[in-house]
Amino acid sequence: MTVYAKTRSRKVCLLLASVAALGMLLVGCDNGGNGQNADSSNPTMPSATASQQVSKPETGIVQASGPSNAYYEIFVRSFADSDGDGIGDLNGVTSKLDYLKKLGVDGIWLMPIQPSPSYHGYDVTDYYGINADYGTPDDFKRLVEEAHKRGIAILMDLVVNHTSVEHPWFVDSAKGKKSKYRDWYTWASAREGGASPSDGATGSNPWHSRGEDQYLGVFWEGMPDLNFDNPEVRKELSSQGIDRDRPILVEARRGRISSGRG
Ligand SMILES: [Ca+2]
Repeated sequence: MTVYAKTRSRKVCLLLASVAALGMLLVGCDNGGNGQNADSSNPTMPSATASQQVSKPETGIVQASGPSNAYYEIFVRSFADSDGDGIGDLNGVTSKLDYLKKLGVDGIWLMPIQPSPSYHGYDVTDYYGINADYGTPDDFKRLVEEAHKRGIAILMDLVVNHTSVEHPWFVDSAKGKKSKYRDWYTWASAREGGASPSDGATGSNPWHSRGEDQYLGVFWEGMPDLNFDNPEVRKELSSQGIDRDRPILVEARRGRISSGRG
């Protein structure tokens, strides 16, 4: 029973965290959109017409600038290959910005671009890095700069619900109960009957064995869920983008919250 209760608590926390993260991204959408802004307090930006205005939810996080902004989701690996190695990359995306502008795109949504052992990248091993298949941090910075020159916003698919099983946090966590990162994930002793049979994302067992213990990975054994009941986890993930020692996400966040078209 304890395990089930904790799982439900985690789901609520993860849902709230997801809503908060989406809200943060959408703030960036607003500023990077088509230049129309519902905030009449900014004299440099045109006010939206009555039909364009979108009421703010009580949280005040989401501020849509209009009903027709178009965002183009890009799986970088398959979109455009700039160097002929057969793998799409960030420079390839940059080379297509004029094409995207002609399509009338207001923003592009990049599927995960951080280092990951999988082809899809939804199991991240370093939130502050760039997948070497896709290019370098400088390539990413150039993409953001060139997109902004064209009035195109950049969104990053930042996967914070879980990490890769190869992420250093999880590798350390799995060493035992004395690990600094032990409580960054959810562990259940097999003796406590931690395995609940069908609570996974696909109706499968979300608990996976590691030694004598089990860890929670709702999607897959390769994606151990982060424990958002732990304040340290929330602090680490919510502080991304403002850590001056980690320029990648600083640039990404600047891209989302800068004044839209530049
Ligand atoms: Ca390539």
